[in-house]
Amino acid sequence: PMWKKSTVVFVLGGPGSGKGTQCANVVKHFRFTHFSAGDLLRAEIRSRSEFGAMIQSMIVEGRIVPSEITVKLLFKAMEENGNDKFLIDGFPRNEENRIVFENLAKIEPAFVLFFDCPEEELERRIMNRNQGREDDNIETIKKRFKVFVESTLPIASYYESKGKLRKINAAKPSEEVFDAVKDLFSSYGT
Ligand code: UP5
Ligand code: MG
Repeated sequence: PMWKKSTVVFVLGGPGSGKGTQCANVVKHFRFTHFSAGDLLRAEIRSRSEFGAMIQSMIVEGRIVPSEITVKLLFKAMEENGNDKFLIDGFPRNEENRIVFENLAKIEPAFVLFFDCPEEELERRIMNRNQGREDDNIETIKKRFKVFVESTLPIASYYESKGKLRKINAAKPSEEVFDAVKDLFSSYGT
């Protein structure tokens, strides 16, 4: 299938670091399709799937949903889409996510964007967001951040060791962050 030959960019960073915001900017300028793993999981809850209740309880606890569920949702979205360039936002969050995706899709990312931002700023952004997300409360934010440090930072280190990590200072205003992001995509055409 086409999507298995596609270009994939993973987009990582702490909760509230601007993954969704910057992916939206990228798709305006470059022919990438953006899939947020978190958005796909939240849609799965709304669709009343058999896993909905389990996914919801894991998101409220800031825990990482089992890979088989997330990877299936991502593959389905990619397959149905038809593009061959994808931004995968908020995934892989742990070693299991990474291995299951890479082994089943036989795709390694072209590069991995990493939005670096201090915890105090992440907390401020999330508490100001006000979009009714069930995990945007101070207790869950603390848990999300802990899981990020324990499980997702090692994934960033893994890609850094492979020379694939592109670290961006995400504590700056959104426009300035995008200036840095844009440079990384310029070789992929407009
Ligand atoms: N904002 C953005 N950029 C800014 C800037 N430069 N300056 C000032 N403000 C800025 O941004 C967050 C807020 O900050 C917004 O109000 C924005 O306007 C402002 P956003 O772009 O939404 O940041 P993002 O990094 O996308 O934050 P998000 O909360 O979505 O990140 P999370 O990683 O926490 O959420 P996600 O949806 O990826 O995952 C949620 C949960 O789903 C996880 O905790 C987990 O339980 C589960 N999950 C899995 O189990 N597996 C997965 O693979 C994915 C998710
Ligand atoms: Mg997001």
